[in-house]
Amino acid sequence: GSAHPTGATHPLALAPVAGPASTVDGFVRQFLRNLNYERGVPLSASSDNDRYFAFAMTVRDYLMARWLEDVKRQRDAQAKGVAYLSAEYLLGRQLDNNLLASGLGDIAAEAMAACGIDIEDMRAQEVEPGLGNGGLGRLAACFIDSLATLGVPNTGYGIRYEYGIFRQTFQDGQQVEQPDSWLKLGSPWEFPHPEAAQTITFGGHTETYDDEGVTRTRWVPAWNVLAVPYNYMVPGYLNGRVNTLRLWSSRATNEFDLRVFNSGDYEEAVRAQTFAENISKVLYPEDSTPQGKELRLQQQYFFVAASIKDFLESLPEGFDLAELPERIIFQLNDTHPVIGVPELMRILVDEKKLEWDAAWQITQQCFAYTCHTLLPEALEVWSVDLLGRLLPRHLEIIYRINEEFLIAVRERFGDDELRLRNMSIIGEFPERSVRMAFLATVAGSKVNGVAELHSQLLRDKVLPDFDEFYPGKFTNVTNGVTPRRFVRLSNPGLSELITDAIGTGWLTDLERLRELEVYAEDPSFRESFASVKAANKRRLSEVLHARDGLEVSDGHMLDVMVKRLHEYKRQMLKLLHIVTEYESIVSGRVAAGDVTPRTFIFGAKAAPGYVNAKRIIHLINAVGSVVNADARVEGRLKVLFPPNYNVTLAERLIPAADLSEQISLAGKEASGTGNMKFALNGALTIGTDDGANVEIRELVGDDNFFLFGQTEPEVEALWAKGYKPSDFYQADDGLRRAMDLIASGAFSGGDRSVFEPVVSNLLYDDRFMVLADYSSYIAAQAKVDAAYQDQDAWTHSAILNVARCGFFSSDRSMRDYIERIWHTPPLL
Ligand code: Z57
Repeated sequence: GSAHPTGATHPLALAPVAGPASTVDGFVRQFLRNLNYERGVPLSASSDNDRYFAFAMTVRDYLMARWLEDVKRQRDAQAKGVAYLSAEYLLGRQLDNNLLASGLGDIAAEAMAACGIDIEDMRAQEVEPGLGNGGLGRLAACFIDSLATLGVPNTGYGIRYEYGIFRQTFQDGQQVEQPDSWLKLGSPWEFPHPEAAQTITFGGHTETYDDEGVTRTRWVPAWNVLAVPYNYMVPGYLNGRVNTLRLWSSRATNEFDLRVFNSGDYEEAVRAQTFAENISKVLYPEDSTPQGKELRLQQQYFFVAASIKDFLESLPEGFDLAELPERIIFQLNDTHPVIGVPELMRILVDEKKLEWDAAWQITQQCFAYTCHTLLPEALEVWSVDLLGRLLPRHLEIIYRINEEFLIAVRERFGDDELRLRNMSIIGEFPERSVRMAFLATVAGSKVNGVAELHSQLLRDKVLPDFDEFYPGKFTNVTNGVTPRRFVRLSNPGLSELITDAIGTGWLTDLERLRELEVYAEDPSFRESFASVKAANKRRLSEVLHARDGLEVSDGHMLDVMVKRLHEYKRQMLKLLHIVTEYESIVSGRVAAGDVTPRTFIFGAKAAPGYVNAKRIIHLINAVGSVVNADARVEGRLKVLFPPNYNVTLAERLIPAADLSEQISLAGKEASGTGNMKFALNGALTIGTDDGANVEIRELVGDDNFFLFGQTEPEVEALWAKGYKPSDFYQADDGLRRAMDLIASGAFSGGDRSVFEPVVSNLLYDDRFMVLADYSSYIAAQAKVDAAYQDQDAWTHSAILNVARCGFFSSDRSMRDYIERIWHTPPLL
């Protein structure tokens, strides 16, 4: 043993102090200590929030010893780790997750009971950190959970937005956004480290200078901000491992303060402060439709530059940068962090004075890129003008990367000008701009899509020239979800049933769910499974009642569509089905008594500027008000749209669902991850041949999945032939009646103008072929109704869905990334 870095000799100082809370007495003592000495209140005068804080801190204290140990272990081992770069982490509530990971659940429950405290009341206090929009952000949260559980060294890097995804409310059925001040009452889970702040610079110009006979370039920036790290623990499941999520918050630099203060301009000083703090102020609420706003690029560079610096500073003195790829892989979660590529080049070439080629070798090995979309409008581009103004040196570096890339392309394919124009990182139309996906593809050691179909289409349709140019660069890693949060925590009833049947171990080895297949044949297991589902519905009903005054009727099939509101996801198709059912009753063609009772639940936020999406939200609410209030329906159809769908609500909704709606136009949904959560909780899917639905159906079998709609090649063929939505409208009576009913003003108090744009959009544009897939969808829904009549057979299918979806654990996704891309084995 070498001396302790501080020179400490006391035995207690030589290793992290063990956590104090692994007995009931210990938990109570630590809880009261936190309540009294951290919150400054006696139990008798404490608020729910005080108790939540003290409780969370007690769980946190237990994990802390492991965290300190793991950070040290990772530093000492100098093993290769993953730096996950993501602008979003949609974490959901932390308390239950951390309680589960620490294994303190029973002790904590006993301790709180002895203090006369209801844990539920404390749970309800936690505001979930909604630092993401949807699938991409939630995926990042699942991935860091799995990496900690696998024991892989990982730091998640991102932004500590002061305001996460907006809180959605409805006024007269229309979406109204409220700020999400999730930090209003503070958070027990974060550890600010202002002393470890990084200075991040922007703007200015570049200049060349003579460096002992070598001409070099340097960036002379014009302004700067501080990036202050906030650390969050990411505990593995019952394995004593704790990784770190490091989110950056912006502050004004002292330098800025001083300069302005000395000039005596107080107002200017305050303005500078506000300006700097704006960078991490708010999450951009657009999902899959980048806005091209300057502040957004500032956010991206801010967190990526801080993260790269942070990592480089953690390396030992005298580290040979040629060995960087043996120590780190920067995984780019979509194009949002791609500005990290020229940033690392700038550091290596301008600051560390490496040769360009050597720097480029290193950089290429240190980055890998995940693409999450196929929508052309979702592919990020930054105008050269804007990028050059904010990051002049980075623009020069991007130009040079592109120049050398195009030379190589020319060598390989000859003077094929069209191909060169198509592959250039710099686009020329409609304005000169940087294509971030191309930059990521050129720079990354690997490029992956997020489901088999998506990865194939990425190679064939989006980046075919790149696939040809870089054999072996493209790969697939199918998404996954963490079974800890989305099975164990959200569905305790099912979890207990599974453990009773196949024992423990499945939560970290989800393929073991296969062992449930034989239980599908066991009538008493089916009965237990069905009663868990029924109990989950009652639990959901309680939550919806308390939250929104909504009711889930007994005996109804629960048909759920929850995801961001986007035209390609086709909430309109679901709505046309509901209106069709409704119209068939009120027109008298179908007796209400013959309709399978169904409750349709929607959850969806629309980007605040997405007009079509917001109109669809309005229409869902309008249809709900009419259908739910119409006595002729005899309560057999119900439409519920609880506002502010988020992770917390998802955890209640998904385990209660019978039917999962995954109905995007084939070729548009990259993967989907909600689809996996539903199947793992025993909902059957009605879905198109899109994204990960394809893989779900392959695994669960055609008998246990309701497939409908065109395939991706059929969609292509129909576009090629010329798609006329009005032909489909004319050809299908049910469709015409449903559309006509909406157009008649039946859902808008007789005012035909309110939803006229929705109807016209479908009739004359219909970019996502809602009308083309309508008849097939309705036929599939008829099969759903028929299948639901035989409850026992339905349950049999539901069990097989659970048993066959172990593949969709994010632990498996992480193993795939490790094997195909990262080469970062667990640290044992
Ligand atoms: C986002 O949530 C996704 C893709 C994007 O390009 C952006 Br921006 C945000 C989603 C996809 O739409 C889903 O299909 C996918 O499952 C998810 O990312 C995770 O890969």
